[in-house]
Amino acid sequence: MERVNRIALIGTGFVGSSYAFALLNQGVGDELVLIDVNKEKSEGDAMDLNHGLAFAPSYTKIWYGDYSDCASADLVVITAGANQKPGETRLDLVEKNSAIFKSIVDQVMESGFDGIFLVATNPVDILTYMTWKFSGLPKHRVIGSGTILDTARLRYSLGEYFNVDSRNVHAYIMGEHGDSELPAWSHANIGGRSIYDRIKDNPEKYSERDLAPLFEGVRDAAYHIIQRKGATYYGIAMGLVRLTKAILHNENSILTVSAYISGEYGEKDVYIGVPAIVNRSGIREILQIDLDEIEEAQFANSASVLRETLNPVLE
Ligand code: 6V0
Repeated sequence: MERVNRIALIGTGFVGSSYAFALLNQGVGDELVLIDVNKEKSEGDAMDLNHGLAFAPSYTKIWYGDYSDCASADLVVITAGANQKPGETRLDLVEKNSAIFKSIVDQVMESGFDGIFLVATNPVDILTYMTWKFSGLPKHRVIGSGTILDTARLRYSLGEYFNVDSRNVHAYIMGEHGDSELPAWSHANIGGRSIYDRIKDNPEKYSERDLAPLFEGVRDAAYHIIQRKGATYYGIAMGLVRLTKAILHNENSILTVSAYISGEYGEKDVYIGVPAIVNRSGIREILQIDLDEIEEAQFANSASVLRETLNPVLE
């Protein structure tokens, strides 16, 4: 019998319901169970999504359920919890959301769940660490969405700047998914040509001076979107589907995720955004790229920001 892929989604707010919609549109997953404290919302979402099945590329069984449905899930995706209000940083959410996570992860584990956790709730690096601690699962089976969205935003912005399809732009944002993140410019390239060389190819049009404001736009994108429409959800939802595919289809794809670091990049005991090879086992391997001195210092700073936030929560 063919393997049935079950995804359990906890939290069907803006991010969760957009993820469910994107999953259905891309035909990823055979079963999708929606769980939320607000049962009416997840029930309504299940009804609404099922009414799109006639137009979907493939069949997905969708229902609203409870934690017992996580027992045979391959993947539990958590998008539950408070989001940023205008002016709030991601790290401001830590107390509220770690209490919510204790209750969620305990209930998932009580069901007998033995799959992979994918966390998107902010502050995502901290809450992924908490999920790993609360669940007791091996570290490679607890993954945070990390800087997957920031990396996509950077590729989009560089694509616009150089007028090239963002899928041919290769560049990573690493570190905290938040204010201390960094662009790994030393590795950024357009179809294999480093962006520094691409700038030199056409100095009348391009300048290295444009890179700093371009990165600031990426780093601060969530603030700008939240100011305009209250929340951000489509980009992260599509990023989560990309990760879901990499996991369930055993793709061995390289994506920037929040992974547990034990020695890589000179850091340890922290979940932080790094490029990693992702497959059916979760995080197969953290890819170690050679950062330049500035990037190394920025990464170390980002890791210490995360550790300082994490320590009081762990006490
Ligand atoms: P939302 O629209 O308020 O949805 C949150 C949902 O969680 C609601 O439906 C709640 O009912 C539900 N919920 C709350 N407590 C519980 C609980 N104990 N058990 C089950 N469900 C619960 O928020 P939104 O969807 O906008 O954001 C969700 C999270 O995603 C926030 O922490 C955001 O900051 C975060 N984002 C993460 C991004 C990333 O790149 N990782 C990007 C955007 C948002």
